[in-house]
Amino acid sequence: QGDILRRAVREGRIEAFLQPIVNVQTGGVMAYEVLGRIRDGDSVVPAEEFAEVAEDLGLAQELDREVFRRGLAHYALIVKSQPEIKLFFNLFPSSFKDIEWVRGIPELVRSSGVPCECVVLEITEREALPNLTQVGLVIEELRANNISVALDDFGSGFSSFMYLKYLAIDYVKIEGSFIRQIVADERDRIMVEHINSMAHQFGLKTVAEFVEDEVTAKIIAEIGVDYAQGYYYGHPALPK
Ligand code: G
Ligand code: MN
Repeated sequence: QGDILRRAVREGRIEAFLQPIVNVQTGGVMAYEVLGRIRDGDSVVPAEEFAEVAEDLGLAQELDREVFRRGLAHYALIVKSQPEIKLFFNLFPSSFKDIEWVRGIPELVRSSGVPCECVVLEITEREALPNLTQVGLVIEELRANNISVALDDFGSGFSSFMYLKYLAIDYVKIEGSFIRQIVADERDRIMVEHINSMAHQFGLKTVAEFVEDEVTAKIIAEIGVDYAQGYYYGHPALPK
């Protein structure tokens, strides 16, 4: 797997797929999440499947950088038909170990001609971040540059509430495994209601991940989640 990844990076077979994030009330596309994909022959593998090897080989940052570059390059194309569009980017937790690379993101964004206001950085909650205090400072700096920050997979990690308490963020993305069976599972519904209401009381916007069908979309709307994402609205794909 390591070899596959090394070769893919060297041969430029890293792609940035886009998945729509819609406004639950209007149904309009508010943003796209940029998702890293590795092309291997005819198959396309999600970058997160390479997360562990990438981190072990020290290629995580290079992967992040390449996905970033390609995602930013898509912006010029989609903004023509969708002027208010935002792009959500994922960062591997290990990217935060190189604080200078993260601090360089506003410059990277500007130099590619994308307004910083249109960029949201997702930091995952699934794995521990290196140093909460330092991450907090970098987030402040990013937000001072008009880049927004989302807490990804909220509820999946061991420190969800710590991150929510200590980090100044803009969006909470509710972990997909709380959404996927929400139609059948009353407990998921209760958790999502409370996460949503807590986030709103904190002045944050919410995004439901993994909305896969119409009934789920209706429940999310009833609960009052702001935005939603998932196969019901669109699969990750290259822009047309
Ligand atoms: O951790 P994060 O939320 O960034 O993970 C996104 C991944 O989830 C992507 O690789 C994407 O392909 C996958 N995904 C996106 N929408 C759905 C969905 O509706 N259902 C499922 N099962 N997976 C999804
Ligand atoms: Mn994400």
